[in-house]
Amino acid sequence: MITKAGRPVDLPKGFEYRQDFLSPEEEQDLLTKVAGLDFQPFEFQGYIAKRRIVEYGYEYDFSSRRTSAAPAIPEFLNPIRVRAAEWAAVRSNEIVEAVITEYMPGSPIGWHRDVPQFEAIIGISLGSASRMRFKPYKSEGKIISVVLDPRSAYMLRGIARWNFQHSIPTVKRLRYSITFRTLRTKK
Ligand SMILES: O=C(O)CCC(=O)C(=O)O
Repeated sequence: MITKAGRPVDLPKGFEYRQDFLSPEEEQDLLTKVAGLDFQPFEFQGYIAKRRIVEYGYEYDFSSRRTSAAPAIPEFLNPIRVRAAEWAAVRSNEIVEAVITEYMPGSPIGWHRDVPQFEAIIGISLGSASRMRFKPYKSEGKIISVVLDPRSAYMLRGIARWNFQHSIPTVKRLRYSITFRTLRTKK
């Protein structure tokens, strides 16, 4: 993995990144559609985060720690759902959840590991660039940071998904992300 400054960084195994996952036209079209969605505040144990979300397929209740059915993944996300599925080498209907997150300037997402109900995570960035940071989940270790450009996508599986936590520091300009997740199947 090479950063924008051209320096190689040692990102956790299982993190993959694709620049230009979306064309500029696709990004514009998605930004128009996403801007009209009914974003809801993200609530975590009584705390209201600055970012807002819309959930499809499944929603996760952080109080009960359970997933429940949410509205179906909408048609306009289908082309990128299919593309994300091809990249992850799964069928598109194995992507069971889509979360669209709105980060107004000054919004972050704190350190977390995604809930264990899901397996692979594919995140697509719209609108502006941000950093994504990684640090080990249960041990000490340095923070590794990568730039997520608008129109890019990243995938988290394996070590990057399970042994690391990630965060996005406060964004400077409005950013949206579309996060697709597959269900975890216990082996
Ligand atoms: O905005 C992003 O790309 C990260 C989203 C994320 O980490 C999450 O929703 O759990």
